[in-house]
Amino acid sequence: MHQNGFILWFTGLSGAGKSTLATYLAPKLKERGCKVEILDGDEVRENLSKGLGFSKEDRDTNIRRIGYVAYLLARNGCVSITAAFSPYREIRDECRKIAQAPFIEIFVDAPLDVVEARDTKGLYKKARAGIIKQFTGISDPYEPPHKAEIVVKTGDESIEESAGKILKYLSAKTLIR
Ligand code: ADX
Repeated sequence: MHQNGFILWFTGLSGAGKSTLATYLAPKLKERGCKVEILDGDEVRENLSKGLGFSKEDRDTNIRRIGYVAYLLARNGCVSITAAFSPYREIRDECRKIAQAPFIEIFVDAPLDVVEARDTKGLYKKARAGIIKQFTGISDPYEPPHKAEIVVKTGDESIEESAGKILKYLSAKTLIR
């Protein structure tokens, strides 16, 4: 089946639910006949961006790489789902510009106190203790989108609700059936 690619660009703090939502959505999109690839921050940093750190420069390089691969995949009819912090607005906008495919920015909006209380990976504790430096949201900036296509409030919504919002948006835009 012919299908046009698009990009679902998740952005948000650690523990907000970017990867969880990406993983939850992928099979739902496949059921609808989409080809899907997930570009997850942690995984990209093990491969494509191995050796990069967390300075602004390295983060920008990492995000530009993700944006470029997302563009290549979308160009080939694939749904690219990205799940990296992507903390800088300007670089996200740059990825949007090169996409040449529908670029749906999804702000995974969970308050810092909520994600910090969850601390699923124990990273916030380490960041507060100064063991991890330049940690996004604690000792490094996070710039929330001004005009994300979709905002999901994972502090209040269930994963089904957040995913439902996204699927509804995609149907309304006739990107999926
Ligand atoms: S981004 O800023 O370049 O978009 P990315 O999503 O790829 O970040 O990587 C974030 C992951 O790197 C986190 O899930 C965490 O496991 C790890 N990490 C290690 N050090 C840091 C740090 N200082 N800030 C943010 N994430 C870090």
